[in-house]
Formats: sequence, structure tokens, C-alpha cells
Amino acid sequence: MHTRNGDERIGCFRLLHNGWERPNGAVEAVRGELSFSTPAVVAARAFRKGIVSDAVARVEVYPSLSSGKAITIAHPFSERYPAGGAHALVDGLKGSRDYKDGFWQGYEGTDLEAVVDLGRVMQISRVRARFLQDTPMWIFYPRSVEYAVSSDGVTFLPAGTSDHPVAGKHQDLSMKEFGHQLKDVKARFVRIRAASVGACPPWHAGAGGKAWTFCDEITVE
Ligand SMILES: [Ca+2]
Repeated sequence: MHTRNGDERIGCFRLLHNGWERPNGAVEAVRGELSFSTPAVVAARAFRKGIVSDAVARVEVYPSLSSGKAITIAHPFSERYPAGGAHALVDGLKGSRDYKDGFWQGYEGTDLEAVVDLGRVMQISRVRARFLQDTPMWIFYPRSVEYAVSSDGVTFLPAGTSDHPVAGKHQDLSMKEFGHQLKDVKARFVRIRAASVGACPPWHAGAGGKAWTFCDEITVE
């Protein structure tokens, strides 16, 4: 995680853990790069030469076995919603309820298929992927998410599936963690396949038009 924006120095930021300030209310000035080994919420405010910005950037950081690892994506994400780009789904950063916040990666009418390379065979206990549903914005949860694991990146063994019914009518904006518990699994590669609903359903104002799938993070634990 970088705290530099061009040559502008980010001055002061406050670390929050589990949504709460540190007990001592510490505010730390930071330069350079931050790294986290446990989940954290970071609120940052920039200042320069005594001028403090009103805007507070807030980001949730969720480090896991997959954070910062290599990822291969089978079908391209939309250039309109790339989040952080090719590695956004394993950067440890999650989005808010706003699909435009820059942390959600959008797929228009296509499935999301990604393979995460953990770098070496390791014991894994859970695979998760988080999605957004905002039906007025044509964004739907995937119909299903399949999980598979491999030690060589060629032969994958199925590791489970999460199904989700297509929204039958307008539903409140929500985020959902699709996931699967694994037992005694050792693997280097983890694949998820999230099946798009494809087209907006008949009841929707955009019926028949391409529906979106938005994902912010794949987490391997
Ligand atoms: Ca992310």
C-alpha cells in the first residue's frame, strides 16, 4: 500500500482496527509504504505545508495467503471498472457499498474466472470471493461460484460450489462473501469461476441487457 501521490507527501493518517481507533487514539504521520499482517481499516488525510485536506480516504485492508500473489484472469474486466488493475482481486483491499469507489472490478455480461498462484503448495482452509449486488445499477450477484485447487496449475480438482438465485425483484444494495470451507487441502493454485447472470432478468428495467458482476477481493486462508 503506497502513501505517495506523485510528489505530494501524504502527511497524517489514523489507523483503526476493527472499526475502532487505537486505544491511545494515536495519529501517525507516515511516508513511503505501509504493510499490514492483520485486518485493518485505514483512514488517511493528506496535508502539506500546514494545509489539511477535508477529504478522508478510507480503505479496508484484509491480508491473507492470497494477498499480493500472482493472479491470472481468463476474461477481461471492464476498462470502466478496473479497480486497481490486473492484481486488484488479490491486493487485500476491499470496496464500500459504492460500486464506483475504485475498489470494485466490473465484468459486463461475462463470467469472472481467476487463478491465484500462492507461490508454493500450502495448507488452505477456506476460499472466499466478495461480490456486490446493486440491481438498479444492473449489478447482480453471480449465479454460482465454483472453487477448484491444483498443485501444478494444470490439473484442477473441484473444491466446492456456492449457488445463488438470480434476484427475483429489486433488492436492497448488498455485498456478499461467497466462500467455501476446505478440509485437509494442500494446493498452490486456487481457481474461482463466478458465473454471471448474463442478462438482466425479465422484471428489470434493463431486461435482456448485459448484467454486471462486481468483485473486490478473492481471499485464500
Ligand atoms: Ca481488492
